[in-house]
Amino acid sequence: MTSRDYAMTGSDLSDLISTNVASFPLTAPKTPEPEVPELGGPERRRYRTIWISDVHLGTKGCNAELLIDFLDNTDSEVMYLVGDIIDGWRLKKKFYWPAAHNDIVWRIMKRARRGTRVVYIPGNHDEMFRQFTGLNFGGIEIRRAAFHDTADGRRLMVLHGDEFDAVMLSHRWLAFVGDHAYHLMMKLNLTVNAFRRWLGKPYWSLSKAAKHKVKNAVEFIGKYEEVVARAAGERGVDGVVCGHIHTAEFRMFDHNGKAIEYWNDGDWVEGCNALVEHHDGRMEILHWPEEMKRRLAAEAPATTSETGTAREAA
Ligand SMILES: [Mn+2]
Repeated sequence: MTSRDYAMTGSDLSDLISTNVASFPLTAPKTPEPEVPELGGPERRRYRTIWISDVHLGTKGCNAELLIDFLDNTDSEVMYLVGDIIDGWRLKKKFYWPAAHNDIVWRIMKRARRGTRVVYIPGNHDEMFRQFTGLNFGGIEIRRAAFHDTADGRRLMVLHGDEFDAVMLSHRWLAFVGDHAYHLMMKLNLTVNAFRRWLGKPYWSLSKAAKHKVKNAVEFIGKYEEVVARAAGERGVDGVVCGHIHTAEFRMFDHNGKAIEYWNDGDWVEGCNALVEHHDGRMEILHWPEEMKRRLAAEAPATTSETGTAREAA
């Protein structure tokens, strides 16, 4: 009967929700305002488009402080969340959800309310949201992939990038080793940076430095970029934007005589990168620790001169 079918569907659904969705306070944060007050106003850097991915909310590795700074200092007409925004895998194993992670969700929802078109393309760590493809939550569109047309008329395919893991089968041992070594590295990265902070030194990415020294990882990344660019070429688009491998990069590939752009927007665990499109269609990878350092340095002389003036006046 229909009622029985309904009951079965209902229980399946509640199972699904209790295991996947209800385990983190996404839709109903306890406080209507973020713990860290939102900064920024007319001085926000405005872009046509922003892409971020691999935030890994729900893990200690997520650089929430830097991401909050990024969100408070930028704005765009469109924002793509290119997957692994929330780390559902880790959350299932161990619940970790500090106030700063709520603050990030709050800021993204606020952005959507302010009029930014927010497109969320779940990745492999937040694949539980893929079942909501086509739906809209508080102005956030959930998509499996997207096509983005730049201001100067290039068409880019936007996807997380784990779709190519199967193709990368011969390199899978590296991805597996990577997952364990990666979490170890993430922990080490925290320790190293806590120490660096104590010494008054700026944020430094340990695994970013290590990754570029490991030959196999470099080969893996190179191969991955090639595979993704080829898929874009076969689709007939001008380029691709993805995340997944936590390595921000721009490369040009040739596909049957046609140039294909490969863009990776990096991550917010190590590199803290975002990909942006300016209003003329020009694209740029931002390394936020450097951008932040530059901004703070630009603010510093003003403070010094004010102090100087105050001292002179006194
Ligand atoms: Mn991923």
